[in-house]
Amino acid sequence: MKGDNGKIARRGFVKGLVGTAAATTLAGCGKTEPPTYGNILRMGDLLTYKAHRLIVPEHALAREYDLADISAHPAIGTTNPADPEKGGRHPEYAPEYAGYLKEAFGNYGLRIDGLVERPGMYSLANLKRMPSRTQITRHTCEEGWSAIAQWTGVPLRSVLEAAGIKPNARYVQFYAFDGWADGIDMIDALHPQTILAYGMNGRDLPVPHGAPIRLRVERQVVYKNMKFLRSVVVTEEFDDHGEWGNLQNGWSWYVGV
Ligand SMILES: Nc1nc2c(c(=O)[nH]1)N[C@H]1C(S)=C(S)[C@@H](COP(=O)(O)O)O[C@H]1N2
Ligand SMILES: [Mo]
Repeated sequence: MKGDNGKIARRGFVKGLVGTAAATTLAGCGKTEPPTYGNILRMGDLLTYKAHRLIVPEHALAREYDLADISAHPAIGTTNPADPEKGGRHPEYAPEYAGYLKEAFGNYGLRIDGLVERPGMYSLANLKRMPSRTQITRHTCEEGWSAIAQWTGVPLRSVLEAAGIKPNARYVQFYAFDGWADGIDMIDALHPQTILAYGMNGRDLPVPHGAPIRLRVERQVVYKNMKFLRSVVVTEEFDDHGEWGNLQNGWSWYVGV
């Protein structure tokens, strides 16, 4: 897998540079902003985050395209979490995913947890009954390719509001069936184009593209668009997700596009 090889290569590179600075600064870190780990490469994360937040108004919309602009769209990274050959980094979730796959996701529910009044499983049928948003957007991969597709889903904001966002909420973390874990801040979480997508180009989201639900967060680089969502957790603290996160692979937490 192209994406995975790239990650491993960058991981070695970054690990070499971080050294002991990371160990000493981690303990004292306030955890309410993306940390730098005392690492010059990681400082870019905080700078990019702050700069992008300054120049891009909170509710500015990413560009949307026309049906005629829709292009071919390769499936990258994990293409089936139930199949170890197709990228599952979290084999203990493979049987669970296989169980949903067998029922064409009729038995699937998205777990919503953390700082919400009503945690629990939100069934796909219920999520589909909520008001939806459809957007045609460009998917920009860190590997240098891009593609345009139409995405349909429920705004994350509506789902979080239905679950009842507690006042101290600052981040939303996402966990996937293949082991991916990542997070976004509340500004991106409440943005109108941030959707839990269950449709692509007018059909159900295909398995290789992240069925039954993937995140679309349109103002960041595409690896934030997590496929195969298993759960969503609202937190007050920043979380780099350790070995399951992308940060330790040398990927920045915040990359505005
Ligand atoms: N769970 C999960 N989400 C993921 C990935 C992955 O491997 N697993 N790959 C990321 C990367 S690097 C890209 S470019 C896009 C690929 O989405 P696509 O397969 O629909 O093109 O998903 C992102 N989200
Ligand atoms: Mo990517």
